[in-house]
Amino acid sequence: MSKTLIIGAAGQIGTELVLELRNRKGTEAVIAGDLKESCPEALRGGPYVQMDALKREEVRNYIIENGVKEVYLLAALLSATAEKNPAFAWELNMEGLFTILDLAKEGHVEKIFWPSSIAVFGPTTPQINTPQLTIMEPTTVYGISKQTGERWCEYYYNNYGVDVRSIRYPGLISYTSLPGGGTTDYAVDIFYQAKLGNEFSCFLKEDTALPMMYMEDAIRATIELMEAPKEKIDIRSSYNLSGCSFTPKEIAGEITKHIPDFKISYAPDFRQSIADTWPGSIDDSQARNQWGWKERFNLEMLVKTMLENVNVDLLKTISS
Ligand code: NAD
Ligand code: AKB
Repeated sequence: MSKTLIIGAAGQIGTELVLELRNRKGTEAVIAGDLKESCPEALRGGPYVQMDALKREEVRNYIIENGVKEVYLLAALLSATAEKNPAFAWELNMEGLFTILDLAKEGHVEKIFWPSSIAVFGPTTPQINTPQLTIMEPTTVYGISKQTGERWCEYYYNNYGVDVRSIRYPGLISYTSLPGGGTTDYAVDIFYQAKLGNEFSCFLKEDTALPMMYMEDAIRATIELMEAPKEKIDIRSSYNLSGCSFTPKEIAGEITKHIPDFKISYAPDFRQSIADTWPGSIDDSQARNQWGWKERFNLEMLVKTMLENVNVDLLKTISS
């Protein structure tokens, strides 16, 4: 049986991606791998391996010995956490990618998914409807690592025929697991505080528009891209992808329609200067035209779904 491995499976995206891939490919065919010693509750129904993406030989041996043919490499430090430890962020975000690209170059792995981010853009990028091909001068170590990763993915495709596919994810909104240290995390935290009946202190200014997407759309896009026939994939760096864009004030306004007493205040911190360099909205016409991408969730649906499903007990599990 050909196996799929998700590295960084216990995170915000990985948890939901593993569950959806297991639905489609069968539980035993999809292995969740993460640095975390114990498997998250949600993934206990199938194979789990503790794995450090930085241990090149161990990762190589595992993949070769277990017949893994498809790899989703999600392990990374996100934008805010990366700024606190730039040298380690660079190491983690780059080294694991080379390990997997080389395995594909040698013929052990047949297909790779590696996520990029809207963080590849910078202050000199046009901020409204940011095109696929444009000025890219990222100013964060996270953005620099994602831009460099994109260049290497394209290089391995052009020079060695490696089938690597990628999406520049916007900020992702979900309730199954908590986000891992990004600049867009406020748009998840806000739902927990709203449900707890607390005032939410937002670390971005009220009018900071950022591209966002509900997780179900992001998982569907990822699988649709991975399943698209090769000839439909013209872009081997990473695809722009758009869901919905909103500001903290707009998401708070939408929450107030469900929880009229909800209050938000603003206390911008270092993450404001990261957000200020990112686009407000994204032009994703290549993804739409080439492999048929279309989002399903707008802000109204995203807020309704999050408020119905966010479980505040998850906060206790994480802090205990
Ligand atoms: P996350 O922080 O929630 O999860 C990352 C997972 O990787 C964690 O479970 C962590 O334990 C694991 N990990 C860390 N170091 C590891 C190592 N050395 N070996 C193995 N596992 C390790 O991140 P996420 O939000 O799920 O993001 C996954 C990927 O998607 C990242 O590359 C991120 O840059 C990208 N991305 C995420 C978003 C978003 O909004 N979530 C947006 C754009 C791009
Ligand atoms: C972050 O804020 O770092 C991530 C991202 C958009 O890459 N959510």
